[in-house]
Amino acid sequence: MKKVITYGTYDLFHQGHYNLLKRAKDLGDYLIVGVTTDNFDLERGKMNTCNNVMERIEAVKATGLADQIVIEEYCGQKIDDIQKYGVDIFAIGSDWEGYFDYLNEFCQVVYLPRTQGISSTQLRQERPTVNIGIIGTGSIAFRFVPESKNVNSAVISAAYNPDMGENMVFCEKYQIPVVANDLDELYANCNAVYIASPHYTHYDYVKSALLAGKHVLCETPFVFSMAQAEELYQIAEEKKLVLMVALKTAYTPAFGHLFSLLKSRIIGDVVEVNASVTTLTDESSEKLDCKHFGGSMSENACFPLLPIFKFLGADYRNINFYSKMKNGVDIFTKAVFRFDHAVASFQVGLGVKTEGCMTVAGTKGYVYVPAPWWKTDYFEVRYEDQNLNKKYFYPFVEEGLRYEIKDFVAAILSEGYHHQISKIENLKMAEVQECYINGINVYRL
Ligand code: C2G
Repeated sequence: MKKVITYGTYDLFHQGHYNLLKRAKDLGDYLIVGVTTDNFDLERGKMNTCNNVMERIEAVKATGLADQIVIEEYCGQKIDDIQKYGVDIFAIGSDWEGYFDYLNEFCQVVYLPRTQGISSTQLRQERPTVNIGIIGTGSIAFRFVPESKNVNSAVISAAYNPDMGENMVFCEKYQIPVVANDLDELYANCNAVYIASPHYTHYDYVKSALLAGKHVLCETPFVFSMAQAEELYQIAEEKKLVLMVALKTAYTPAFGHLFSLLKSRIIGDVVEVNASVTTLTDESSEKLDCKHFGGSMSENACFPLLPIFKFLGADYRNINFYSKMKNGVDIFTKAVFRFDHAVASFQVGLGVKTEGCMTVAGTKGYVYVPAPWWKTDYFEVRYEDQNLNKKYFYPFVEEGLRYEIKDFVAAILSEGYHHQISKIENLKMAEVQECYINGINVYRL
């Protein structure tokens, strides 16, 4: 029996895929088809698959051409599979001509003619897109636009900044078609808004955009009061709009996998979470200006609050803050939370430096995420018996904003999309900021 193997993503399954599988099948008696996992596609830079791995496996199965289907989940698996299954022929489309010649050492390599005029990328581009208008053209916006180019269905259609000169420079640099003179003009040229203005303007812009019927992705920190957060969510719910907070950590592959592993009790009961985010900042920076709501808490607390609330729930009993102040703002704050059956703490600092790692302590072991944990592609699960330790890598490509943009667009285009940061988590983050601003349990060092 002559065994043939081929691999693919098979996203938005189309005639080109079918033809390839048919041609591969005709090369032998038994066809094995390897379907890539979502994570493997992420690792090799395929960001935008529309179908998940199960849907793509079903599409291949429905052709009736595959005698066996395997999932492809790591680089180098092709060699393992060829040897494991005793494959005679590796077949793939001619767009890969030469790329897999190294497999000739293990079996015959055949490049089959690619079907012209159709591709998953082309089909993805024919799908609906989301026109995003940007409010605020500061540094994060300069990172957001290039990242959005990696998300098929996201188009940056307009930008607004009260400083028209800055806005023109920004739109010129990124060839953004509409340089909005005011918010009405911005809203007329988009159906979703990314708010990247200074955090003390977020509430007003989010409310304005929602009332204008626009989906909203708001930079962190979202808002500084529970009441404001509740009001904004209520407007979004009434108008059936997506309201998301752009806390990029929540959307990254490593953080998502870490959350799933902890929920599967890989370290038993989680008893303590500790995370630090310190970035020494020039004293003249607006981030340390009390007139602009500056300070370590307002700038960085949203990051450690995410894992604390994600891993322990948002229903903490109490919180105490210990702050070192300078020029009216906290240059360092340590916060300690009491939960029913756990504790948590974080350290944030713009004027004090410490190790930027995260640890999650459990009854069976612990997780260590090295600095900068908030944009990590790597973490370790460690046990008493170090032979059981495990290391996990998940890609974090470039600025990592593409993951949140992809989620934002998916939430807009698909019904009932699961939000990575829940409403209660966002409400509680606003509550913590409000407690701090109101000096509740705040002790100055
Ligand atoms: N294909 C084709 N004609 C098209 C489109 C795709 O013959 N118009 C072939 C590709 O050459 C490939 C298979 O269909 O052999 C699956 O294509 P994709 O789903 O795009 O998978 P790809 O990214 O090519 O991954 O490990 C995975 C392999 O590297 C293939």
